[in-house]
Amino acid sequence: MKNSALLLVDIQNDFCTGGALAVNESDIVIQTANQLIHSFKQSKNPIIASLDWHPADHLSFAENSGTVVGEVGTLNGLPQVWWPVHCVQNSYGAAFHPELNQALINHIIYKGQNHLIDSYSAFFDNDHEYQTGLHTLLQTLNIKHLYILGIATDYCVKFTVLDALLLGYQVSVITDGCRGVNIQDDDSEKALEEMRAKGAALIDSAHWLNRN
Ligand code: VGL
Ligand code: ZN
Repeated sequence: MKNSALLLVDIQNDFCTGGALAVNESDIVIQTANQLIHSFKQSKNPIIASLDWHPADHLSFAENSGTVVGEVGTLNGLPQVWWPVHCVQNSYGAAFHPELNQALINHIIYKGQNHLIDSYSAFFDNDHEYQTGLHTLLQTLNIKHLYILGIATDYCVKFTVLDALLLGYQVSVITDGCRGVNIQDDDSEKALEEMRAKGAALIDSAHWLNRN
């Protein structure tokens, strides 16, 4: 457990039941996150959380781009799924879910703040130009191994995991603590398989909690 951190991806009201871009079974994500938070706190390992944090004029929002929610277009030269308005800075939808044990979170990373480009990864914008500060933080904390869970498996979790692997971190994805948007039914399954193929360990929270 030395040099390990817990990274909670986007456990925000808009991605949870009742929110603008809700995944199924977000309650299970929150429960699992709270169990891991407790364990990481006991072992004195850092707990980090990302927040999708968009300005109201963000161009990934279909209504700002004159496009249709769920369809795919191009933004800043990159393929872009058009989203409903979600996680607008300082709104209720952008806040941590009230049932998440947020008092124990040590560091918060904000992403998606440039209205011209989306940012699924908690490390970089989608064009890999701008860094959020997560990599620098992890270097400062001397973190080598990331335990990642959250929302959405097929977007922000996936791209965060892939960037972490590219940056040389050991990555374990706590799969029962992740849920996806699943525009196609098997998007989350495919995303997990891609993470595994590129070097992430896929683990189960119960299995991990029993060993630590
Ligand atoms: C996310 C779609 C749009 C995510 C963020 O957190 O996975 N998905 N913005
Ligand atoms: Zn977003």
